[in-house]
Amino acid sequence: MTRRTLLQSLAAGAPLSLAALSGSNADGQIAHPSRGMPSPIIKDISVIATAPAGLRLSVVKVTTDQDGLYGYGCATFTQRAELVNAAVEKYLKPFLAGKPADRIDDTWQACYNSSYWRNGPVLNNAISGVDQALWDIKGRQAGLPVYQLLGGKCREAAACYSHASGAEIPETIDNARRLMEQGFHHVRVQVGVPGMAGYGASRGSAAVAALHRDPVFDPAVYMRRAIRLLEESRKQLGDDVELLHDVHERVSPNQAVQLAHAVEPFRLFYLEDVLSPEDIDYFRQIRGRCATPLAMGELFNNPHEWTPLIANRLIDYIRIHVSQAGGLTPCRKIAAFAELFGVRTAWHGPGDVSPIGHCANVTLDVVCYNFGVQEYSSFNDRLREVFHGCPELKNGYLYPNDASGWGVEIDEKAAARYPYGYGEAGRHRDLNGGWDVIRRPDGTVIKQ
Ligand code: GCO
Ligand code: MG
Repeated sequence: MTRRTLLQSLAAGAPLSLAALSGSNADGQIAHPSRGMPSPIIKDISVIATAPAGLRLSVVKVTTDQDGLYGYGCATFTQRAELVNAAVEKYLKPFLAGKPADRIDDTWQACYNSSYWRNGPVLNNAISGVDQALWDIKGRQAGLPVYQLLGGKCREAAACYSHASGAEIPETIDNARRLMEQGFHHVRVQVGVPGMAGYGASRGSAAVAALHRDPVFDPAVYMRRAIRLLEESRKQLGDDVELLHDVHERVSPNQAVQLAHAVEPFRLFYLEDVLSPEDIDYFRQIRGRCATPLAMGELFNNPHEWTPLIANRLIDYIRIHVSQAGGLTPCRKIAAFAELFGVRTAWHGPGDVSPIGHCANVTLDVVCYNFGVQEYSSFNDRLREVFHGCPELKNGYLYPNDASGWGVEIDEKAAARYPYGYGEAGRHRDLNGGWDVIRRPDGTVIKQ
C-alpha cells in the first residue's frame, strides 16, 4: 500500500490491517517501493554480425516485451565468429525466450549449465553477449550507466596503453614517441623479425631459409631482438614511460624464464603472455628468478586457468578477454577475487573486441579498485558509423559513457554495410576470419 493510498484510506476512515500499516503485502512480505519497474521479459535474441574494421564482430541484441527496452552485448571471438552466432541463435534464444531479463546472474548460471559441457571460447562468448545485454537493459531501465549499477567510480577514467610497432627498432621507438605525445603514459612496444611472421609488427622483406613454404617464426631470433628492443626503448624513451611487451606465447617455457630475467633491468610495466596457458606451471620458475611484472589471461576461458595463478600470486595483471570468460558477470567476480591477492586488472582490448565490449572493459576499469591498465584500440570512422556512443579517449585516458546502460546505439543498416569478409583478403577470407599456420624453420607448428 503506497503512502498516498494509506492517507486516502485514513481520510476515508477505512479499517486498516497491521500489514497495511507496516507496508507489507498480503502475505506479510515487506513490500519495497520498486520505482514502478515491471520485470522485462526476453522477447527476442538476435546477433548483429558486422566487420567495419575488417575484424568479424558479434554483438548480441536482447529485445524485451517492453517497448524500446533492449540491450547489446559483446560476443566477439573473431576467429570463429559464425560458431558463436549459431550458439546464440540456435541455443540461447530458444532457451531464454519468455524468461525475465532482470535476473542477470541467475540467467548466466542457467546458460552456463544448460550445455552440460561448459567453458570454452564458443559457449562463453555466446553467454557473454546475452550477459552484457542484460546489464545494458538494467541500466537503461534504471536510467543509469552500468558503472553506477556496479557501485560507481573508483576513478574518473582508465589509463590506457596503445601499440607502437615497427619492422625495425628505430621505427618502433619513433611510433612510441608519437603515442607519448598524444598523452599515453603506457606504451606497448613490438618489433618485427625480418622475413618472419612475428607478432604485432610487420616482417619486412628479408627471405628466411626453411624446410617448408609456410610463414616462419624462430623464437630464438625473436627473443634476441625483443631484448634489444626493450633495452633501446628504455634508453631512448627515458624512465617515465611505462613500457609493455607482448611475447604472445611465442617462446618455449625455458626461454620464457630466460627472457623475463633478461628484461628485468628495463623495468617493464609488464611482460605479457610469456607463457602459453598449457605451461602456466613455469610461472613459479620465473617468479623464483626475477621480479619482472607478469600479465596473462587473454586466452583464458576456464576458472582452472586463472584461479591458481591469482591465488598463488604468480602473475601481477589478469588480462582476460571479457567475453571469453563469459561476460561482465564472471569478470567482476574475477576482479574482486584478484583484488584479494594483489593482482590488478588489464582487460584485453584489441580491435577484435566490439565497442560494446570496450564499454564493458572501461566500466570494470572505473569501478574496480584493483585496476591496472586498459589496452586501447581506436574506433575508426566506420566503427563510429555503426556504433554511436563509443567510449572517449582523452590524453591517454578512456572515459565511460555517462548515458544509461552502455550508452551505445547501433545503426543496424550501417552494420549491414560491413558484412563478414569486409576488409579481409587471401587466406584470411578463405579461412572465414580464422588464422593460418605458422611454423618454425624445421616445420614445427608454433602457438601463435
Ligand atoms: C593483444 C592480443 C591481440 C590478439 C588478438 C587475437 O594483446 O592485444 O595479443 O593482439 O592477438 O586479439 O585475435
Ligand atoms: Mg596479447
